[in-house]
Amino acid sequence: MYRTTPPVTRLSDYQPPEFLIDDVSLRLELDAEQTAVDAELSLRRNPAATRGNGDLRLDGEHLALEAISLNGRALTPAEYQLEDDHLLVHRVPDRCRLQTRVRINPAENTALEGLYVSGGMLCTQCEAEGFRRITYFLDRPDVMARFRVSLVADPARYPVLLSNGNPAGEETLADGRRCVHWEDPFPKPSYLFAIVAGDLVAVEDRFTTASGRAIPLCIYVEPGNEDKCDHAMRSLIKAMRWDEERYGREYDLDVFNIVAVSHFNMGAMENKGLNVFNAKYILARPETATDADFAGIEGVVAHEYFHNWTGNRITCRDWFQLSLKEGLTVYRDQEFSADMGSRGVKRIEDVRLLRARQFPEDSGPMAHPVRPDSYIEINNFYTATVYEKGAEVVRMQANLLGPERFRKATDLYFERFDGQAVTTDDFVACMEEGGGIDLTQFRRWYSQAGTPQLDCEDDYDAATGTYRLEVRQHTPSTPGQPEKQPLHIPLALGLVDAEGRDMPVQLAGESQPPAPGTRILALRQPVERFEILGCATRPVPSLLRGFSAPVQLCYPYTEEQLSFLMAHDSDGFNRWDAAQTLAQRVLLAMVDDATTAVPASFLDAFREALQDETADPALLAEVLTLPSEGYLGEQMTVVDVDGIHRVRQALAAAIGSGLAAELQAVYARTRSEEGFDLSHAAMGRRALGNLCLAYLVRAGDAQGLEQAQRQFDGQANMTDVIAALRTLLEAPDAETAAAGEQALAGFYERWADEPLVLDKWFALQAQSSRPDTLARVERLLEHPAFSLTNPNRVRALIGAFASGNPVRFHAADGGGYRFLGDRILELDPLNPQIASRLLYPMTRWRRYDAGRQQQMRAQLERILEVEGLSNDVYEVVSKSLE
Ligand code: 0A1
Ligand code: ZN
Repeated sequence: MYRTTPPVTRLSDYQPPEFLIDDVSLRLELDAEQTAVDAELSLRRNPAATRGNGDLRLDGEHLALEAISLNGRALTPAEYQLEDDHLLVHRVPDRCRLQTRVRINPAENTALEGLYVSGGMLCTQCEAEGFRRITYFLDRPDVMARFRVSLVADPARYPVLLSNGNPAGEETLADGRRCVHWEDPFPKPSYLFAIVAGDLVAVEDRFTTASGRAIPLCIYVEPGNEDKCDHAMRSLIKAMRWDEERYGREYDLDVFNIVAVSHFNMGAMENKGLNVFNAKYILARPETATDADFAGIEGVVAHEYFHNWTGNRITCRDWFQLSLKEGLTVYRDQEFSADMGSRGVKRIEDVRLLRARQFPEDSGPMAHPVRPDSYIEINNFYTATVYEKGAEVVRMQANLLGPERFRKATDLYFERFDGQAVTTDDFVACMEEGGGIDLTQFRRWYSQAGTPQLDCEDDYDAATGTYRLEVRQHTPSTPGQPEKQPLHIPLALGLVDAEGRDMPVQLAGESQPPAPGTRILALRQPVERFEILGCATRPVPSLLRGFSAPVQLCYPYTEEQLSFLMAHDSDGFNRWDAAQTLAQRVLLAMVDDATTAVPASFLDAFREALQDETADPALLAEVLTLPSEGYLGEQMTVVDVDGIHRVRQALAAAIGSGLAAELQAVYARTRSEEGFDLSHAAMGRRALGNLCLAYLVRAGDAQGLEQAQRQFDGQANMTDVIAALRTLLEAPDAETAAAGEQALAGFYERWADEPLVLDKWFALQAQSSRPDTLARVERLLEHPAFSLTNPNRVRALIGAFASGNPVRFHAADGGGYRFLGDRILELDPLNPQIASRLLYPMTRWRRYDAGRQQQMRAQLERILEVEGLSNDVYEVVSKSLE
C-alpha cells in the first residue's frame, strides 16, 4: 500500500524558537460539545534565533478558527494561512499581540489529549503536544509564558473551575454564567497548562512550608469519593516536607490542587499547581485498594509534586530531553519511597521493574537512548528507558558524588537554571561542577542505547593471598547504533569470607587495607583487571551490590555460592538476587529437560529462609518469589512459553508440598496480628502470608484451600481478598476452581459500582491461566461495564491479557495475536496512545519460535496495511518490522 511516511523529528535539527511568548491570556467558555477559546498572545522575536522569512508559525490541530487579529486589527484571509496542523501568520512585526478565537469539541475527543470530557467533568491533558488542540500556540517546551486564565461556565453544571497558579477573583456574568480567574506567576511551557471544570468535592488540608507559609491543599474528586483521599493527602504532605529537607525545595504558589479523573491515558500529570491524576493513583480505602495500590499512590503523588521543581521550575528544552525531568523525578520519588518504607525492599522492586520492562525494551526494535536521537511520535517515548533507566543514570551520578556533593550539585542546578528550559547535558555539567568530577565518558549513558553486559572472571592465588577479578564490558548493538563505546560503569564489589563476613577490599598499590565492606570499582575500558590483596582465604565475590549500574551481570557462580550468598551476603539486594538466580537456574534446567527433579538443595535454601523469624517479612517475600514468566523468557534464546509456564507451576507446587509445614507456620505467624495498617511491617506480613498461601494452594494443600476460602470470605482488606481470590481461581482442582468462580461472582456483586475495583475483576479474569481465558476475555468485551473509551478498563482487560498472561496470549494457534490485532485496529481511531502501548508484547516477536513469529508478524503487517493509521501505532509497528 502506498503511504506517505510521517516526518521524523531529530535532535540534531533543534533550532531555538523564532518567536517567544511572554504573556498569554486565555478565556474558555466551557461547554461539553462546544467550547470557545479566546487567546491573546504577547509575542516577541527571539534575539537568540536566526531570522526566518518573518512569518509566525503556530501549532494547532482540530481547531475551528473563528476570528484572528493582530495588534487589535482583524486579519484579512491573505494575511494568514490555515493548515491542518498549523497556522501561518505572514510578516508579523518583532513585537505584537495576536488574538484568536477558536471552537473545540471536548465530547468528541476520545484521544484524551487537549480538552476532553471525563464523566461529568471537563479536564485537560497537554503533555506532550496537547495544548495545540486547545488554541494556536508555540506548543514547545522552550517557549515559557505567564498564563492568565478565565473560565466561564454554567455554575449548575460546573460549579468548580480550576486552572494553574493562584486564584484571581471571580464574577457572575449578566447571563448567569460564572467567570473564574486564575493567574500563574511562574512562566511555564504550554504542556503544563491545565483546567478542570466539574461538580466536584474538595478534601482539604494544609501544609506550612519551611518559611512559614500556610498552603491550602485540596484534592478534588467526584461526589462519593471523599472518603478515599486520606492516603493521597498524607502522601502529599510527606512529599512536601521531604523535598524541603532533602533538596531544600519549598512550594512556591499560594494553593496546591489535585484532581482525580477516571479517564486518563497515563498515571498522572504535574500541571503547575494543578496536578491531574488518574483516579487509580488517588482513591483508596483498605477495602477497595491493595497494598500495591497504596504504594503506587504514595509514589505517584510524590512524583507529580516533585516535578514542581524538577520539570516545572526547570523544564526541558525539547522533548529529546524528557529524561531531564523524568529520570530525575523518578529517582527522587524512588528515594522518597525508600525513606518512607524500606530502602532494601524498594530497591528490589525498582530493579525488578527495570529488568521486566526496560531491559527487554533496550534489546528490542524500539530500543533508544535515555536521550533519544529521533522520533516520529513523542508520545511513544514515555518509556521505561526514559523514566526508569534515566533514574538509574541519575542514581549512578548521585552515588558517584555521595550525599553531600550531590546536594551541592543539585543546589547549583536549581540556582543556575531556575525558570529555564534546559538539557540533560546542563544537568550533568552541574553534577560535574558541584561534585568536582569528570563525567565526560559517563555522558555516554545518555546517548548510547542497549544494556551493557559485564562478564566477570576471577582467580585466587592462595600463596600470596591475591584475588584477581577481570571484567569485560560489552553492549549489544541496537537499531541505528551498530557500534558501541565503553561506558563508565560503577561496579560495587564486596568480598565475602567463608563465615559470611565482608573482607576488606584492598586494591594493589594501596598500602593500607580499608575497613571491611563494599568498594566501588570504576570500569572505563572494555576490559578491566583488579588485584585485591590480603585475602587469607578464597572470597566469594558479591558483585554489583545494590545494583550499582543498570547492566546485565554474568559470573559463573556455583549453586553452593548462590545459596551461600542468599543466606549470608551483607547486601540485601544481592541476597535477593542470588535467590532469583538460583530459582532461575532450577527453572530453566526444568524447561530444558522435563524429567529434571527439583534439587533438594533448592528446597533446603527456601526452608532455611522460611525458618528465619528475624528476617523482614517484606524482604523475605521478595526472596521467596519466583522470577516471573516474562523474566524467565528473557533469559532464553527462544522463549518457550508453555515450558516456562509448566515448570513455574511445577516448582511452586513442589515448594507448596515440600515445605507445607514451614509455609503453614509462616502463614499462621503473619495472620496473628489484629487490625489493618499500612506500616512496612504490616504490608510485609500480608505479602509474605499471601505468598505462602499461594504455594500451598498450588500444591492442592487441603488446609491451604480452606484458608484461602476463609480469607476471601473474611473480606478484611483488598490485599487479602484479591490474593485469596487469585489463588482460588488458579487452584489445580476443579472443585476449588468452581468455588473460585463463585467467589468471583460475589466480588462483582459487591463492587459493581466501584470502577477501580471492577478493573481488578476484569484483570483477574484476563490473567487466568485457564485454557479458556481468551474466550472469556472475548465475552467480557461485551460486558456492559466494559468500555473501549476508558483507558483503565482497556488496560484491565486487554492489557492484562496481552502483557500479563504470557501463556494464554502466546497460545500457539495465534488466537491471542489475532485478538490483539483486532483490538488495536478498533482502538487506534479512538485513542492512538493507548493503542500504541498495547502493541508492546507483539513487538517482541523475534524472541519466539518460527510459528509464533510468523503469526505475530502477520498481525503487525495487517495493521500496517490499514489506511489512516495514527503516527503512534505506525511508528511502533513499522519499527518492529524493520
Ligand atoms: N509527565 C507525566 C506523565 C505523562 C505524560 C504524558 C501524558 O499524556 C500523554 C500524561 C502524563 C509524569 O511523568 O507523571
Ligand atoms: Zn514524571
